[in-house]
Amino acid sequence: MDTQLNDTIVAISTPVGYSGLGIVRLSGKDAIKIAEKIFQPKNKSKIVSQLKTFTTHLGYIVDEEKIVDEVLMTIMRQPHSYTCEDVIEFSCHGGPVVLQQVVELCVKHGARIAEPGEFTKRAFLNGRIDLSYAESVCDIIYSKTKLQNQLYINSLLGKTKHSIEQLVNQIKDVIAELEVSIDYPDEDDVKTINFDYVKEKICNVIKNIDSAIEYSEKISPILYGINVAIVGKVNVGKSSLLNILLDYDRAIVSDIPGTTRDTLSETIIIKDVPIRIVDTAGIRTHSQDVIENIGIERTKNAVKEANVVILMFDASTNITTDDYTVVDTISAVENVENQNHYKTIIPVLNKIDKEIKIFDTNDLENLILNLQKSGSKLYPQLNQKNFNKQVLKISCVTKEGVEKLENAIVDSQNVAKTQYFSTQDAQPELIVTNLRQKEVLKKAKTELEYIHKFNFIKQTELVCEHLRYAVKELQKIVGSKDLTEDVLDIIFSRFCVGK
Ligand SMILES: Nc1nc2c(ncn2[C@@H]2O[C@H](COP(=O)(O)OP(=O)(O)OP(=O)(O)O)[C@@H](O)[C@H]2O)c(=O)[nH]1
Ligand SMILES: [Mg+2]
Repeated sequence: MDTQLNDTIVAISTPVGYSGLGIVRLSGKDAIKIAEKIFQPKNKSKIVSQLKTFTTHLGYIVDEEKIVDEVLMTIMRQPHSYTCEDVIEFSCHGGPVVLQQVVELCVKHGARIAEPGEFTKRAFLNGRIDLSYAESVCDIIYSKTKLQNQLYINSLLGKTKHSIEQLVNQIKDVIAELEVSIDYPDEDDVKTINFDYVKEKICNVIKNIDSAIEYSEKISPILYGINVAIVGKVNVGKSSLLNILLDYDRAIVSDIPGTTRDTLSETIIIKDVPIRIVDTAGIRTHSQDVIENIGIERTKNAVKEANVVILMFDASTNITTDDYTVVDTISAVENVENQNHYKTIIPVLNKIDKEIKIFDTNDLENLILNLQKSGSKLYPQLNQKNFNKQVLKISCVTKEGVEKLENAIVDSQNVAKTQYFSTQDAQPELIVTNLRQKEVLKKAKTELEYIHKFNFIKQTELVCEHLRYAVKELQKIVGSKDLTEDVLDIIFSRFCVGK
C-alpha cells in the first residue's frame, strides 16, 4: 500500500452553511483511535474500539471535559467501507462552527485535512472501485439534470468496467491465439490459426468502440449542453425571446433599435437538456456607434461558439438590407470556422401576432434557401415548395410557436433518445461519459486498425504488439494503480472536499 495512505484524513462531507445535519468523515488507520478520544457514547458501557462495524451510536463530541455537540457516530471497519479503510462518520448538527470544531479536534488527535476527492481516491488506490466509477461519483454529484444522472449511474453500477473487460478479453484471446504461431513457428501450427476469423474478431471490437464513440457524440448535448445564440437585426425581438425562454425579464426590451449592446447569457433546461442561451446585440449595416460595434463583434463571437444559431426575422415587415448583413455575418463566421458541422441555423419569424408581410416578396425565401445551398446546416431542412409552411414562426407576445422552437433546438442536435424521450435509441454495450474516456477509445481504435497494415503470417509479432497497445489504452478507462500522480490529480481535483 502507498505510504501516503498510512495517515488518517478528515473532512466535512456536507456543504458549507446552515443545515439540519452536517457530516464529518474520518478515514485511515487511526480513525477509530481518534474517535475514541473525542466521542463519548451516551451509553457509558460502550467502548468505541470494540463497537461492531456498520453500527450507529448516540453520544457527545468532547474536547477534554467540554461537550461540543450531541451526535450520531457510525463506524465502518476496513476493508468493507467506502475507502476500504476504517471509516468514522459523525452526523452532527449542521452549523459551520460545530463542524469546524469537530474537524479541529480530529486534527488535534492526529488526523490530516483531506484533499478534494481524497476519500474516493483512496477507494480507487485500495482497489475497491475503478477509475470510471470514481469519475462517475464526481459527475453524479454535479449532475444538473435527471438525464445526466441516468447516464453517469451506468458507470457507478459497473457497466463501463464490465464492457471494457469484455473488449479487453476479446483482444487478449486473439493475442493468445496468435502467440502460438510465434512460440511454435512450425508450419502445421501456423496453419491451424484461422486468420480471417482473428481479423473478424478484431473488427468486431472496433465496431463496438465505434458505437461507443458515436453514442458519446449523441449524449454530448445532454452532458455538456447546447450553446444557442439568438441573432438578428435590431428590434426583431431577440431579447423578448430570451425573456420568454427564461420565464422572467432578464434583458431590457424596448422599441428603440439597438437596445441590447452586449451579449447576455443564461442557462435553461429544455427536455432535460441544459441550454446556454445567448442574447446578442442586433446587427446593423451602418453603425457609427463605437460601443454598438464592439457589441456586434461580441455577437460574432457568440455565433462562433454556438451549436445553434436562432436566425430571427421580423415577420411584420419585409426583408431589409440589415437582414442581408445578418446572414452575411453568420456566413462569414461559418466559413472561418471551416464549416463546423455542429452549427445548426434555425430561421425563426417573430411577431406573427401582427400582420405578416415578410412573404410579400420572395426575398426571405431566396435569402434562406441560398444560405442552405451554400452549405449551411438549416433546421428544419427547407425547400421551395413548402417554404412558407415549414419555416418556424413565433410570437413573443402570444407565445405561439415558442414550444415548437424549444423542441427544434434539442431535436436539431441529434441528441440520443433515452428513456426520458418517447422513443429510445438502442444504447451500445459500452457507454463513455467524458472526453478522457472518449480519447482513450479513439487511441485504442487506431492501434487496432494499425494491424491491417501487417502480414498476419509473417509479421505476427508486430500485430500482437499493437493489440497489446490497444489493451493498454482500453485499460486506462478503468485505470490501474500505476497511473501517474498527475493523471490522478487531474481526475480527483474536480471533486469536492469530503467525497
Ligand atoms: N407585436 C410584437 N412585438 C414584439 C414581439 N417581440 C418583440 N416585440 C417588440 O419589438 C420591440 C423590440 O423587441 P426586443 O426584444 O427589444 O428586440 P431586440 O431584437 O432585442 O432588439 P435590439 O436589442 O435593439 O437588437 C419591443 O417593442 C418588443 O415589445 C412580438 O412577437 N410581437
Ligand atoms: Mg435586445
